[in-house]
Amino acid sequence: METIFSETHKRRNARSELYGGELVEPFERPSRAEYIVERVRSVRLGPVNPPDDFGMQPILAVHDADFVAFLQSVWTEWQAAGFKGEAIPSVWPARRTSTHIPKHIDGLLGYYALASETSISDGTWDAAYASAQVALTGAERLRQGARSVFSLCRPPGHHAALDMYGGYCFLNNAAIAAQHLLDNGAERVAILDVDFHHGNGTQDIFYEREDVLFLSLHGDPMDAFPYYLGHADETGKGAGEGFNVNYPLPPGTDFVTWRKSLQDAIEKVAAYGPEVLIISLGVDTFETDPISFFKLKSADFITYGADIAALKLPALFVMEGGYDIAEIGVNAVNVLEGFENGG
Ligand code: OKP
Ligand code: ZN
Repeated sequence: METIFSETHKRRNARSELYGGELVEPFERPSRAEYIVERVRSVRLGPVNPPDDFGMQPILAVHDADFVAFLQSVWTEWQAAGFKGEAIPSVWPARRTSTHIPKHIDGLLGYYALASETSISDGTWDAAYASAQVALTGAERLRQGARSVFSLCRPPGHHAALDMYGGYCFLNNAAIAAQHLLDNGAERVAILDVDFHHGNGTQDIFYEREDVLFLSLHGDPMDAFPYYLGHADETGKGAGEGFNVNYPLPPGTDFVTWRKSLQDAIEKVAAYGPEVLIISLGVDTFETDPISFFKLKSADFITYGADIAALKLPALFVMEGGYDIAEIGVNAVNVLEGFENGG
């Protein structure tokens, strides 16, 4: 399996994450991607290649143009406002507020943020842009006939919505890849999100559409980030009714239980009959992940990679989360090897 990877991910290197009232080193840090690409190389998964550049158009096909312009200019504007630290929102349009969009960068930041843990600093946009190109290049490889591709995206994307960033995400890489495939001949794409966290951004982007089936297995939002989306009763709207499927799972969920939901999701994907399957691949379901509460073991990642292969669909794996960094390479590549040897 080919891996697409950009060194530009290193430009996303924030100093701080607001966590439990403290500023700590971000869980989502550059070494994550380095460990993964190292593992890809050591098991000889396949060639590792840089992305092509598809420009802004496929990004703007998914995200709000003013939001994207904000992402491009926020760091410069934040500094110009005289702030000394990284850009962290501290105020939000919560309930019963006006729809006017503020001018001051402090207000704009809260307007476009869905959470405050994701500090913005120099290079964030460059890395987010490169990460989207990594996903797009993977999608393009499938169009050229590849059976599977690994888009080693960093920063991740599945929390990024039409016009919101947060949860370590800025641009929704999986959604951008899906839209690119739809805009180039595909009629139906399924996105299976196996990251521990609900893919609220992907759900948001495709909620009223029938050309993308979105399925997500995740920690119950009653107990886990992103808290305000990801319940089982969110099934889509309008033309999209029935094309959004959530599997919220409780603290302590082990592989046997998790796999039952996966099997159900796989059956729904098969019934939908997409041309392509995109997997939002987060390995924060691992038993020792520092911010998550599922109990998957390293060998389970091989097993479920093979389960996904049984669908016999062209597959684009898009990297999302995973924060037990010592094991992130093994766990992510286990899914890919399970897929290649399975089915
Ligand atoms: C990104 B991905 C609140 C913690 C907020 C944000 C988690 C983002 C996960 N105490 N944590 O889905 O792996
Ligand atoms: Zn996650």
